[in-house]
Amino acid sequence: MKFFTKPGSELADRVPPGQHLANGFPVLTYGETPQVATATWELKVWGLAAPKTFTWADFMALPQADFTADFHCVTTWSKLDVKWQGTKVTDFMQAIEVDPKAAHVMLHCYGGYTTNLALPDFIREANFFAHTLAGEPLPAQHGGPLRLVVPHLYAWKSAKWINGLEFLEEQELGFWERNGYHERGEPWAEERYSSHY
Ligand SMILES: Nc1nc2c(c(=O)[nH]1)N[C@H]1C(S)=C(S)[C@@H](COP(=O)(O)O)O[C@H]1N2
Ligand SMILES: [Mo]
Repeated sequence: MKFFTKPGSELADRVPPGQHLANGFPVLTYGETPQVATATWELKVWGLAAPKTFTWADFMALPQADFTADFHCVTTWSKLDVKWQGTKVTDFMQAIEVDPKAAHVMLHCYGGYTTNLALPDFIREANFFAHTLAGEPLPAQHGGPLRLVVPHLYAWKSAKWINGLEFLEEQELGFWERNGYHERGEPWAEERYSSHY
């Protein structure tokens, strides 16, 4: 059984160096899968922003859109044209007030996972929060009820079970970034590992 396919030349411009196409959609989770009911789900905003808590109903009242995005895991698999539904980060940002001094954000997840982004990597037209995958409610193993998707960076930045956004003036490092992964993780530049090691 072949799990990975070498991309044909017609897809070469879609698949970053060192990546192979995955058949299916692998699950990549460090630790246990949190089981979070939408009835108790919350997304909190704090740090250099007006503190705010979104319930599931609050979040679902934000603008909704369809997305097709490529997904690149640093462990060398990629999946093209994943179909999602959810809310654009740029639309979400209209619903909160961020201090102009904020330059970074730490994403916090149920289960304790964290990952960091510079604001220009977070606030982008192509980035979104997803609650639906291929027309079905996002399965828990893929980050349901809600995850972030950041298509232009390695997928460890695409925080599953997201429940907090902490706006920061200075960069702080998230879980994998403290454990050897690159602070930014741009797949076309193969920013896999931190240069501090
Ligand atoms: N909360 C949380 N988010 C996470 C992870 C994790 O372990 N915990 N793994 C990351 C990694 S390394 C990848 S490749 C993608 C995998 O998403 P998937 O399991 O839906 O394929 O989620 C990212 N987001
Ligand atoms: Mo990953």
